[in-house]
Amino acid sequence: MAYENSNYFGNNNKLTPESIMENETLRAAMEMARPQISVIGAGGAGSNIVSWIKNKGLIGGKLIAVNTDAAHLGISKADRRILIGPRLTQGRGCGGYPDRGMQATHESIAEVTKEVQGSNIIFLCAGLGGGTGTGAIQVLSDELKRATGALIVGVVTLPFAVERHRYAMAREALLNLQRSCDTVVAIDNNRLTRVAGNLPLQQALGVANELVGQFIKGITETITTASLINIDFADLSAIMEGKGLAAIGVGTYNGADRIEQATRMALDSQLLDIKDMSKAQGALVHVTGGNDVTLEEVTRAGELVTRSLPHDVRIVWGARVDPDMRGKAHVMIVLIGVEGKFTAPLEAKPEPVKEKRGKFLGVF
Ligand SMILES: Nc1nc2c(ncn2[C@@H]2O[C@H](COP(=O)(O)OP(=O)(O)OP(=O)(O)O)[C@@H](O)[C@H]2O)c(=O)[nH]1
Ligand SMILES: [Mg+2]
Repeated sequence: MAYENSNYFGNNNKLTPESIMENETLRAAMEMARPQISVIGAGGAGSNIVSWIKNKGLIGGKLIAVNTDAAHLGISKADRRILIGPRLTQGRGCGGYPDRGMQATHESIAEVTKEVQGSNIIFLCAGLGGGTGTGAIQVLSDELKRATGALIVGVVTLPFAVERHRYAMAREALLNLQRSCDTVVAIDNNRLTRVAGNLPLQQALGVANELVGQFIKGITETITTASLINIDFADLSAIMEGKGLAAIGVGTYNGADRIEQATRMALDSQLLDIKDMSKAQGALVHVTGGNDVTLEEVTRAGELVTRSLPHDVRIVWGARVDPDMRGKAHVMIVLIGVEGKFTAPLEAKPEPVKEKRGKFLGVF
């Protein structure tokens, strides 16, 4: 019999019934402890973000696209694509009206809920300012919280200044999301120049997709896979649960002092106009570096962030190695529980403008 000479305690790497049992139990426990993560992209921008993540590959998360626009859904690379509100819109989009996006989501809520059953974290992403994404994300944050109890993290972009007529709808949606999401990370498209320089609109949208995509991929994989410094689900929940608005800053640097430089850039390039950085309730810091990155470098960056924020701010850390990043470092800093200037009251509320479908499509 294969096990007859085995040591009772199952050490020395010999397979014993006990060690097999222990491994199985541990594997089952690890499986059970691993949080289930779903990412839903709503509307044109949301679907494009999910496609960006799919192209890069995502370990340990499910990618779902929801849209009222059947043609755009057809080109999405999501694992699961759901046409929402087919009776209401016949697959033709919402024409810039968030009310229609809300109704469409209510029509198909059972189907979406079924897809995310058992999730512990749900990321919801959309470009605010259109009809589908803006409407859908507000309904989804409420309904999916109720149905799953998951941590709901919204990740949204705010319209460019040239899209002025979209501002009022985006502002109203952001106010609602601050209440219905545990945390909503907002990226103001007008601040993208801080990380990407002056780009034509179409390319700037691609940069926004990449930023949101990197954020979701980075956090998900630092939770689901063994990393240099893991972020665990309990830490993420503690820092994000019921916190409202969050701003994000990113920095990439190639060369000596890369992590320190990238950290400084991330602190200086917040992509949302916030009232007071020192009022943040928490910070999430995520570092990606090549195989050559050391724990000591990461720790130094940690000290830099700690020094820059008030000392009672809770900081959660994660670091991952990406072999393609040799010599480089990418740092993301999320300031959680901040007050944004975008949601300040408007003087007059402009009417939504009906737009041609597909105007902003095709960043790929
Ligand atoms: N990040 C990103 N933002 C985009 C993209 N396309 C549009 N946007 C932004 O997102 C806002 C909403 O646009 P869409 O996502 O196309 O709108 P929608 O949700 O599909 O709404 P309807 O088409 O009106 O039903 C726009 O005002 C832009 O600011 C994109 O590919 N990526
Ligand atoms: Mg659309």
